[in-house]
Amino acid sequence: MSIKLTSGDALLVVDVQNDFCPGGALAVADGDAVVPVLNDWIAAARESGARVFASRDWHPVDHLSFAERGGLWPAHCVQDTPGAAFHVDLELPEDAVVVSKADEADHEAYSAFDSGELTEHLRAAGIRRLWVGGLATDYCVKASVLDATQIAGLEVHVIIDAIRAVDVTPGDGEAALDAMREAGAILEDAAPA
Ligand code: VGL
Ligand code: ZN
Repeated sequence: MSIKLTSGDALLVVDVQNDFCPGGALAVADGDAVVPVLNDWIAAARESGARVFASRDWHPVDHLSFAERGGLWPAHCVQDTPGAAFHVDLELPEDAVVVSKADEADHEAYSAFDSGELTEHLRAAGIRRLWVGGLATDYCVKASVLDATQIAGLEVHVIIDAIRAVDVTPGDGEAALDAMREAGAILEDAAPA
């Protein structure tokens, strides 16, 4: 089966940044495998008039999530560094809206909806269905999908070929899939038409 997108659809590409890909500071196994899959969805979105949004983890150098400050993670996605750039093969359209998150030193945010900006954009554009892929399944994808399911009237689909997990503890990725499904998201294995 294949999916036909319309102007009531939007694609959310979550944190497809160098630091989450192999060789990056917080590499997700096989993280770059999401890129060609998302490029197909981006192409389908462009052809159908669907909107494309891309979130990015955008930390100041002294972010509280970093190990130096007692946080969980090695320093990653520091603003304006190569590690924070989108993967070079990701074909974001010129008019894609980029949403930065966790850009203040003392605030952590895994969800692309944290600032409220993305919700406003989706409302303004009359979006009814949201298609989500990116990195990482068990952190920013999960948090973003859970927030999206709270938006009235929005149907949320997770593109399962287009996500990869950090799996700090084995099974975290699978548990995230369960949590997203339980929240009402649809785990989608079809490709765009
Ligand atoms: C993320 C860990 C730390 C993510 C961001 O984008 O999933 N994970 N910061
Ligand atoms: Zn982060």
